[in-house]
Amino acid sequence: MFKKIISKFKQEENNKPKENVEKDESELTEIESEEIKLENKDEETVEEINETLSEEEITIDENNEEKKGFFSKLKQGLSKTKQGIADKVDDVLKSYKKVDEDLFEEIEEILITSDVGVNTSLEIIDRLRKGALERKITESEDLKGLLKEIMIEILDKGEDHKLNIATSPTIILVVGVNGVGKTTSIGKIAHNLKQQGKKVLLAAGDTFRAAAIDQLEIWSERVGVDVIKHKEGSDPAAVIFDAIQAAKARKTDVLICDTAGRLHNKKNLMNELGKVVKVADREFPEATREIILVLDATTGQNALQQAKIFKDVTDINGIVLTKLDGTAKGGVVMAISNELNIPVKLVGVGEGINDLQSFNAIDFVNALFGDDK
Ligand SMILES: Nc1nc2c(ncn2[C@@H]2O[C@H](COP(=O)(O)OP(=O)(O)OP(=O)(O)O)[C@@H](O)[C@H]2O)c(=O)[nH]1
Ligand SMILES: [Mg+2]
Repeated sequence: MFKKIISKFKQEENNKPKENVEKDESELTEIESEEIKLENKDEETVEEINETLSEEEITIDENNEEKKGFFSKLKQGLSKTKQGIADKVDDVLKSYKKVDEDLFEEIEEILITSDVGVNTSLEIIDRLRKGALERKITESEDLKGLLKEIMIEILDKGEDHKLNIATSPTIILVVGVNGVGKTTSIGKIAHNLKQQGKKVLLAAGDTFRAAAIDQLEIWSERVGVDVIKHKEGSDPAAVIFDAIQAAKARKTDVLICDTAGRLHNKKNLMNELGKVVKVADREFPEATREIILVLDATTGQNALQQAKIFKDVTDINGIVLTKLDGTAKGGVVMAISNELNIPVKLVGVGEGINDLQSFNAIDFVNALFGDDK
């Protein structure tokens, strides 16, 4: 019975690639039409955004988020994913006592059904089986340490998990489909860099609607950095061009560029991003270029499919995985790390200004299993 489930998942996953591009394109089209529907509303919502942000600021002060510490915030954010993976693994380890094939299959099922993805789950179990043999592990509870080690290896293959901002200037292009958290993440990154003493400038490259420009402007005011913007509907490449000239004149350390997410098919995406990247390369060759893809963890395996499309279109240097808080689908981070070979650099664990953390595989796995740092 269980073998059947696995082969069904496997079949689905193997059938995916061709369908996916089409499926994702149609999903992007859906997203776009939704966006058009929302367009009129957007004008009214600027004030609402303003209100929400100032309310949020008050909450941050009152709660004194920073006191909680990054690790406990991560732990808290991952609590639903923990219920779906670590708690279930703990339960089966307790119920089995001795290591046998059925136990491996049960763990495999837990991983597959919690967004770790079929390929990555099978790889984890394969390594778990071999590792248990090598280390002569016979008691089921002793498997947990090995499982954690394997997960850490999957999440950290020795790539650089830090934003590449050591040398100035740096230009960061932030890409991703709409609603994933690009603008919010830009605000959080800008805040963090400013705290590190960096001179930051923002570029409102999402010119699709006025509210997008306003939202970035609100973040810029909040953080205390400037933003270069054009009118709604103008050419994003022209905004980036102007922002680069401003960054040069102002001796900016890091220029962070927002981009539109309403790119309804692969060709469109390629044209739009291609133009922006070309301007960055031509006008700012002295700058280190980072292209950061923002993915929404709550979309689970769909985030992985989005990443595959973006990876085909442009060179992605790193991933920001947002909204890990409150989702049970955090296991997708393992599929992303394993299947894409792009390092996860930052994770979003809330809407507040301090709720974006550097990704650390050991902390992540410990938080996932509810263990201490
Ligand atoms: N809970 C939670 N919410 C987040 C996180 N990151 C972003 N959000 C929320 O997600 C929503 C969308 O975020 P935006 O930053 O506007 O997303 P975007 O990608 O810029 O969207 P478009 O401009 O429409 O393309 C906002 O309500 C954010 O507050 C996170 O890490 N956790
Ligand atoms: Mg945005």
